[in-house]
Parts: sequence; structure tokens; C-alpha cells
Amino acid sequence: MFTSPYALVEIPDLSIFDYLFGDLSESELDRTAVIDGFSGATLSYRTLVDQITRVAGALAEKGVGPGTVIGLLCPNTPEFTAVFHGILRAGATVTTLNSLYTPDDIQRQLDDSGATWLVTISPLLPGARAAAHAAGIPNECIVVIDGEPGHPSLADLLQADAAAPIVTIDPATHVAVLPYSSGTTAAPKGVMLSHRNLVANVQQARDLIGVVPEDKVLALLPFYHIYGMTVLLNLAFKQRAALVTMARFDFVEFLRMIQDHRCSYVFIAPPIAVAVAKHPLVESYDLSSVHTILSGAAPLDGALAAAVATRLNCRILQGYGMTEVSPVSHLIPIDALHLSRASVGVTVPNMDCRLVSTETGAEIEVPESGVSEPGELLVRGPNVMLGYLNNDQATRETIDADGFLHTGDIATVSALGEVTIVDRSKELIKYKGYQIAPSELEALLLTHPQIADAAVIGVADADGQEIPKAFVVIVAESALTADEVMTFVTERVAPHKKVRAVEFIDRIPKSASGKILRKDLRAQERAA
Ligand code: AYL
Repeated sequence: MFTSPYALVEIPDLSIFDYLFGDLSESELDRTAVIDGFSGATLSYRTLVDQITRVAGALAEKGVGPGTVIGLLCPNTPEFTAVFHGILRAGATVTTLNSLYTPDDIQRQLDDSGATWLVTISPLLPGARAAAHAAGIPNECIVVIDGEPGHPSLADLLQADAAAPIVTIDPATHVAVLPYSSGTTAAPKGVMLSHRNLVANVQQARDLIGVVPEDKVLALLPFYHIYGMTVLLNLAFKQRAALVTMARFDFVEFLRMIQDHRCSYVFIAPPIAVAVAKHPLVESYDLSSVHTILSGAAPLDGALAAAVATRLNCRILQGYGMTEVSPVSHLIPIDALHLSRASVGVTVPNMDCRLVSTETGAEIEVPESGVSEPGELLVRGPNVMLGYLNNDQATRETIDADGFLHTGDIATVSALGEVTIVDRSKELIKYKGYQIAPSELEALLLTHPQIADAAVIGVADADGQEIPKAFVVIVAESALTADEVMTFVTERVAPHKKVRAVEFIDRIPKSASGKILRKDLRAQERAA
């Protein structure tokens, strides 16, 4: 077993609202909490807390409280921040959805999570309403933030002038959020994160990430995903920094926002690092305000990290974790720049780790010098999820009797406790840091009348970034082309799940029990 090199941090026994906003001083209340990156409109901490409280009160008057699950389908905007924390303050549970989801994706998550309310914006309403109706949610429970006849709006909630609800919840057991993750098995599952999980991860990561009140933090990573939720929405607020929200990603807008708002701390995923290192337009913008970039959610190449740091003359840090861990378990901290950029740094405080052989399950020892053998990384701590919603079996398969969560990632650890992720033993594919379950794409491919069999794995593109590739067996006498296969998928899935490479083969390698041998496909791919 190995643990964090840092001393234990205290984890207050508070709801996430009380933890983040309960001790704001008068001068902090006057600071800017959120800046809409496109319009420049700002929200002070005082206004933010007032809006959160009004939203909570208005929802409570409508019967929302502990036990209610509310879907939140909204891009990164100042309104997201007030609604998200308003729902939590009312004692309800938020299940966040990707705003690029198809109506089917939305309905599946609303059904599975048991959501009885949905909050969205008018541009997303057509698909969202169809999904919500199919999930049994009536118009009066579909809040349209910017307003739409027949639906409550954010302005209605803010004007209701309801008293702040008095809710008592147990932070350790009350489910605050339900983001969806495939984990180490196929289908997306609701990840039950308690208020304590969320509070703990901010406490564990805040000193190591080192956001300070003077920082303007660019919030381009979506708040619906655990990275944006914890590291931007919660951690930046705890630090009394200002979030600059970016509702949709566009690289030129990204550069312009950093320049115009003088952003100082930028959180990214590796594909953005590729663009920052290579894109000619970078030279045309004044990015001198940036002192630190943190990359997380997928592997960051060491040379790429160095290229970004040199080009922007800033620090580059890396974070690793999982939705199931709220998410941060490992970090290259702000003051430990000697650590290899190719590692994911050290274990955050209050966590224990183990490495176990994927073949024998035996524990791999931390060496006295040098680097250990690779093994599956297991993590334990106050930020580990309560479990998967309505899925005890998946929970038992993921969290063992000793409380260790099996990450499905293969890592090594150095004598100094530096962890490097070297491979993934689970099937998950990550495209730009977003999860793709290969089985979902395989099932879709099999619905094509000319496809006899299919398998999907992650492969590296020319920049070393992971993309989903389909291996397809076509039926006799079919003249199906790779473009037709890709179009078929593109028309039916959210954009990040598109198949981006296709290879036709004669037979999908399978075990005797019929399981796809992805290992063999990966080996074949490496050999090609
Ligand atoms: P999920 N290097 C390699 N793989 C990574 C890394 C990394 N730095 N970070 C995440 N992964 C992979 O739930 C790994 O396979 O959470 C892991 O099991 O969408 C899986 O992604 C989890 O995917 C931060 C910022 C952690 C972000 C995150 C991770 C959020 C991704 C710490 O500071």
C-alpha cells in the first residue's frame, strides 16, 4: 500500500453549499464569482448566493427536496452555477447531462436516475422536452432557464421570493449529484456522490491545484462532467476566484477569451494541449496572463506538456482521477514542478492506493528506488463514491471489501510515490476526455442491415490522441464503405461518440464464450 506524501486534511461535516458559501466574508461577497465569457456579464458572490437561495426556496415551495432528482441539461453559463447549487441547497439531487446528447441519451438518463424535473435552456428544449415527456416529466416540471411559454423560467424562480428552505441532510450519506459513468464495465451508470464526497475532493485538491482569489479561471470544460463540476464549479468558488464561462468550445474563442478576460488559470483536456502547442493562431493573441494550465481526464504526453509550457511560458500540471472518485486522486501539484510531466503526480491527501497484478491479483510493492512493476491502481478515501445507483452488483465489482475502488487503469509507482498511468484494462474509450462505451457503438453498428459483426476499440490518431475505431464485418455481397459506416453512426449519436476510423475485416476475434477479444484487436492495430 502507498499513500499521499501530504498530511491529512480536515473534511468539514457540511453540505456542499455550507462548505462553499457558508463562511463568505463581507469583502468576499463583493468579489466577482462568474463572468459570462461571451457577453461579459458578471455575477458577484453576493448575487450568486442570493440566486442560489431563491432557486432553492422556489423549488422547495414546489415540493422539491431530499429524494427529488433533477436533470440539468445546460451548457456552461452563469445560470448553470446558480441553478446547480440551488438544487443542492434545496436538498435535492442533480443529475447532469451533456448538452450535446441525443433525445434517446437524455431519456435514458432521466429514466435511469428517476428524475422528476428537468432544467434546460430554450435552444435545447425541442429534444429535451420530447425526452422529458417520454420519461413522464410534465411541462410544469421542465424549467426553461431563459423562458418559454408554458414552462417555469429561472426568472420565475428568482422572483418567487420564497424563504430559504431549511433542510437537514447527512452530508456523508445524502446523494448530492448523479453524474453518469461507464466505470470499468460497459453501460453508463449513475455515480452516487455525497455532499461529503464533493467537500472532500475540494479539500484534498485545493492547496495542490493552487487557485487563488485573484485568479480568473477559464471554465471551458463542461460543468456537467465531474472535472468541470469539482475543479471549476466547486474548487474555484471555494478559493473565491472568478470563473469565466464558455458555453461552447471553439479554439479561436478560447484564445480570445483568455486574452480579453486576462484569464490566469486554464483547465484543459489533452486535445486542447495539442492545439495550444501547434496552432499558428496562438501567436496572434496575448496569452501572457496565463500562469498555469492543468490538463486532466486523459493521458498527456510529456513532450506535449513541455511544448505547451514553453510556448505559453507557464506551468503545466496534470490531474488524474475518475467520476467515481469525485474525481481527483492524483495530481502534479503547483509547487512540485520537478515531477515528470508524463506522470500523474502524487496521491492527494487522505487517500490510500494499492497496485495489484492483473494476472494474479497479488500486491505489487513500492520499490526502494526506481519504479515498480505495472499493476491495476486501487484507490480508497473520503472522495470515493457511495456506489452506483440501483446497481449493487456493479458497485461490488468496483469497490472491494476493504473499500478500495478498482480503477481499471494500469499504473506504476516510483519510490517517491510518483504514479504513472501506463495502460487501461477496462474497455472505456476516451475521446477528448469524454467517455465512450464501445459496447454502445457495437450495438448500434449491428443494427445496420449490411453489418454482420462489429467491434470498437480506442486507437491513437496522428497527434497521439485517442479516437474510436470500428472493425466491421459486412454481410456477403455488401459494398458498404467506411464513409457510409461513419455517417450511419454520426446520424445516431452525440458528436463525441462518432466513429472516426473504420476497418473491414473477415472475422471479429472472440473468446470461446463469445466475448470480443479487444486485446487482439489492439495488438493487431499496434502491429499495423
Ligand atoms: P472520467 N492520464 C491518463 N488517463 C486518465 C487521466 C490522466 N491524467 N485522467 C483520467 N484518465 C482516464 O470518469 C482513466 O482511464 O473522469 C480514468 O479511469 O471521465 C478515466 O479517464 C476516468 O474518466 C483532474 C481533472 C481528474 C480531471 C480528472 C478526471 C476526470 C475524468 C483530475 O484534475
